[in-house]
Amino acid sequence: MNKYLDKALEEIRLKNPNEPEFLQAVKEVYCTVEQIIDKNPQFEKLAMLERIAEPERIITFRVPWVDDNGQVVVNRGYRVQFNSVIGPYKGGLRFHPSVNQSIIKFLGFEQIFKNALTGLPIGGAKGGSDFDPKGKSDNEIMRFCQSFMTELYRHIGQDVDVPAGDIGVGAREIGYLFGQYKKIKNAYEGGVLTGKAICYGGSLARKEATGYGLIFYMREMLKAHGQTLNGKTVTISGSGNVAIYACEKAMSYGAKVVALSDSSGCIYDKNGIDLDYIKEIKEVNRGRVKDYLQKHPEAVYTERTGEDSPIWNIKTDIALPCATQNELTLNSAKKLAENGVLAVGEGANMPCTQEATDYLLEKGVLVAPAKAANAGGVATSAIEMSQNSMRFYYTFEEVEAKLDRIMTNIFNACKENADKYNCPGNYVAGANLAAFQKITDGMTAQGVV
Ligand code: NDP
Ligand code: 2IT
Repeated sequence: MNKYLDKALEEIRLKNPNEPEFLQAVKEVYCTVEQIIDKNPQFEKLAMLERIAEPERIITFRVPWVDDNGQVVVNRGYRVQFNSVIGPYKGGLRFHPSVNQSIIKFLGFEQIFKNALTGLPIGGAKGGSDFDPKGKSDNEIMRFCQSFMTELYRHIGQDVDVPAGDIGVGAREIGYLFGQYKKIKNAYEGGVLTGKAICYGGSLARKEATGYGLIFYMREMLKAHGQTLNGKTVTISGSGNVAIYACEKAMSYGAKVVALSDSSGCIYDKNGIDLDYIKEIKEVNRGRVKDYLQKHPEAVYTERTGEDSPIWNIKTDIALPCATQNELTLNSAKKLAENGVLAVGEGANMPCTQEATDYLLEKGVLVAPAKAANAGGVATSAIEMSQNSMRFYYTFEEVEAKLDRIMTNIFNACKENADKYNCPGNYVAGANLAAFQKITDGMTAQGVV
């Protein structure tokens, strides 16, 4: 291994001892860009690797709120402003009980490279809270969001840092956050948050963008290998925003989606998933995928018991992990490969463990890496920002066409870099190489800041 890379990784490991997800994300990127590091011996003197792995700023704060019984609850809020070389900090907010600094830092680190791949002027950030929105009333969600924004507002701005949604944060939460920001600032700064509802400055197709973008990327990747989505069997983990719209677009290309999941278990419908019903369960009732059996008793529901999701035991051509990090383990990768999987597309952030990715690539399975394949969401957020600046709207078709072009360009950049650096077909490396080159060029140009 390159000596500087080895030394930097060790230093980063020692500095961040309790952050396994963050270290996993850093290692994953750095170990695939060794050829660029070899070619740039000046990086050592510039401490390039150490600088990229150190957030420009980390903010943690108390979020006190009152539940419906009058009980005061205290959560912890985070915003990691990781890298502003390419544009204002940009990235989602995650509300989930598992949230901690390691998870927010891994997500923020990934976001730097993802945002660079979009070709749009956005830096990398992420935030969130260990707040659990499950089972909370709308009023509780509103009070929590207001308290969260009462601290966050002083750190963000449409040219500073622009948060959006992620797990547990959708249009409802963005609405409450925006309302509180506007009240505190006494100014209508539309571009301070993205993922807004259409009636007050949101972009058409932002809701669909991550899932649609994943399928556009998959379409291009399959095309490069003489394949199409038409007639393929697809399984998708999760049943949230990304999963639902990946399912919708995959179906529109003639694929048959047979399974979806949530953290409790998965449903398998050999006739193809009834997506309208899933939308009703998830988007309207905020229910569980198990509820699918009420209308489709012929479907099969499998409870999740251990670490591995049962969804990866189902035979499929294309597997799309769209739930959370490290949800697709080596065991699951072996099962998928055994069942003849052709491609895996990462809709979630870092859903495959490092061992799973290595195994899939070794077996010749096509892997669409998260930071490239799920970049459609943030890219459309940037399109939302530009519409807000222009005080103008694009039609759904206009936004979707731009998204399609962006995802096609991202795939082409992954392919060109995989070819250039002698790892044809390895789009995981291709994505990292393309993004790392851009970030290090920008950091070099802007000096030691
Ligand atoms: P949602 O909150 O809409 O949905 C999340 C889904 O994942 C739910 O089905 C949820 O199940 C499941 N899930 C969440 N955490 C876990 C867990 N620990 N174990 C098992 N299942 C889990 O979120 P999104 O669809 O927006 O996000 C999904 C993934 O996509 C995340 O990794 C996110 O970072 C990534 N992503 C999202 C983008 C966006 O624009 N929204 C953009 C790019 C990436 P349950 O209800 O049981 O918790
Ligand atoms: O992981 C991601 O890219 C997101 N959650 C979307 C971020 C955004 O700013 O739209």
